Amino acid sequence: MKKALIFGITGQDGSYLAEFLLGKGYEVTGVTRRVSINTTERISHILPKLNIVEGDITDAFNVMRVIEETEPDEVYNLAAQSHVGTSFSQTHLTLDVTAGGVWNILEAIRHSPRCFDMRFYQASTSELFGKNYDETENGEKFQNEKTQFMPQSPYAVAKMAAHNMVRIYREGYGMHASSGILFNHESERRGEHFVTRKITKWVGEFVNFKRAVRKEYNLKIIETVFTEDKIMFKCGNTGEVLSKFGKLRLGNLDAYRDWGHAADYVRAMWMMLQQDSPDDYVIATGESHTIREFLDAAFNAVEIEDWSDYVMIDPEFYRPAEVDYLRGCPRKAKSVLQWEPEISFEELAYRMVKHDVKTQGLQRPDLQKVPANSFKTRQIHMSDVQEEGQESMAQCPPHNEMEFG
Ligand code: NDP
Ligand code: GDR
Repeated sequence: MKKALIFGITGQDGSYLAEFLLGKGYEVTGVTRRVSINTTERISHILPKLNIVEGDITDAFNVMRVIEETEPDEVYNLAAQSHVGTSFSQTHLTLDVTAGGVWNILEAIRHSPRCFDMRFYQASTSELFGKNYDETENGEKFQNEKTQFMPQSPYAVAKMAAHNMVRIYREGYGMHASSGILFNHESERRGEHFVTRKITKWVGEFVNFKRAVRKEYNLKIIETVFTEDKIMFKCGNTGEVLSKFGKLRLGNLDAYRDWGHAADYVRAMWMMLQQDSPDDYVIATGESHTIREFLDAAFNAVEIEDWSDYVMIDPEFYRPAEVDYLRGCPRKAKSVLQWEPEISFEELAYRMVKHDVKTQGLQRPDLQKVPANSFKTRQIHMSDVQEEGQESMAQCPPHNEMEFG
C-alpha cells in the first residue's frame, strides 16, 4: 500500500486530495496544527480512515520528525497562508509559512535516507504571473509554463521563492519534486473569505433570511427596499418595516480569473507525481471570467437577474496591488498528464450556491426586527412587489426561490 503525507490536509484542497488518495487505496497521513478550535470540519467524514499527526511547517525539526516517522512515498505540500489580501497585512507570517515552510520540507526530504524514494508536490500558483501574460497571434491573453513571473503581492513573492527552491532542489539534488502552477479553484468547501465563496455564502444566507421573514409574518405581500448599505423588508400592505439584511460588500469586480473546481485540480496533483520525471505544470480551464460574471452566475441560480442593488463596493476589500487578468493554458497538462477539467464555470457556481442555500437553511436566522420609519429608503424593487404579491402564504408552503432536485 502506497503512503501519502499531506501538509495542509484541513484546507479545501487537502480535503479533496485526501478523499482522492483514499479512493486510490493509499494510506493517508495528514498534518494538522494545534489550534483552540476544531479545524477538521472539511475532513470529518473521512477522519476515521486518516492518520492525523500534529505539526507546523514553520517548525523544521517537527517537519523532519513527521517525514521520518511516516515514511511516505508521496509528500504533498498544500499548507500556506493562502489569502492574497491578508498577505499585505501579515507579510512576515506569509513569508515564514508560504516560503520558509517549503524550505523545511525540502531540507527534511533531502536529508532523509529515503530521499530518492519520495516524490514531492508543491502547491504553486497563477499568482506568480501577477501582471504578466503572453498573447496569441489573435491578441488573446494567456499564461503558460513559459510566461515570465511578475508577482503582485507578498503571497506571490513567497510562492515564487518556494517555486524556485523546488526547481533548484530538483535540478541540484536530483529530487523528484514538482510544482503545480494552479489557477484559482473553488468548491463548496472553499474558505469563506475568498471571493466566490463569500458571494455564494451571502446568497445562501439572503435567500434563507427572506424565507424566514415571510414565514414569520405569514405575509401575502413583501416589499424589498434598498438603502445604501441594507436591504429592507416591508409589509406590502401596511408599509411596516419588518427586517433588514446587510448588502454584500465586495472590492474590485473587474479582475479576471480562470476558475475551476478543486476536485478536478487535486487529480492533477496526483498525476504529476505518477510521472517518471518531475516537472512543473500549469493547471487551468483555459476560460476566464470577471467577478461580475461570477455574480451573474451566482444570483441567476436563485433567479435574481440583476444583482446590482444587492451588492455594494467597499474600499476595504481593494488590494494595494491587483492581478487583473488570469487565463491559463493547460496544454502541457493535457498532453503529458492526460488531465482535463470536468466541471464547468457555470456548474461550479451553481453547485456552490446550491450548497450554501441548503446549509444556510439549517441555521436559524436572526430577523433583526426594526421599528417602523427608522430609516430612509432609496429605491423600491417593484418586481418583487408584483411577483410576490401573487402568493398567499396561508395556503402555500414557504416560498422557494430556487428548486433544486
Ligand atoms: P486553504 O487556505 O484552504 O488551506 C491551507 C492549509 O494550510 C490549511 O490546512 C491550513 O491549516 C494549513 N496551514 C496554514 N499554515 C500552516 C502552518 N504554519 N503549518 C501547517 N499547516 C498550515 O488553501 P487551499 O486548500 O485553497 O489551497 C491549498 C494550497 O494551494 C495553498 O498552498 C494555496 O496557496 C495553493 N493554491 C491554491 C489555489 C486555490 O485557488 N485554492 C490556487 C493556487 C495555489 P488550518 O486549517 O489549521 O488553517
Ligand atoms: P485570489 O482569490 O486573490 O485570486 O487568490 P480571491 O478570491 O481572494 O480574489 C479574487 C479576486 O476577487 C477580488 N475581490 C475580492 N476578493 C476577496 N477575497 N474578497 C472580496 O471581497 C473581493 N472583492 C473583490 C480580488 O481583488 C481578486 O481580484 C486565490 C487564492 O486561493 C490563492 O491562494 C491562490 O494562489 C490564487 O487564488 C490562485
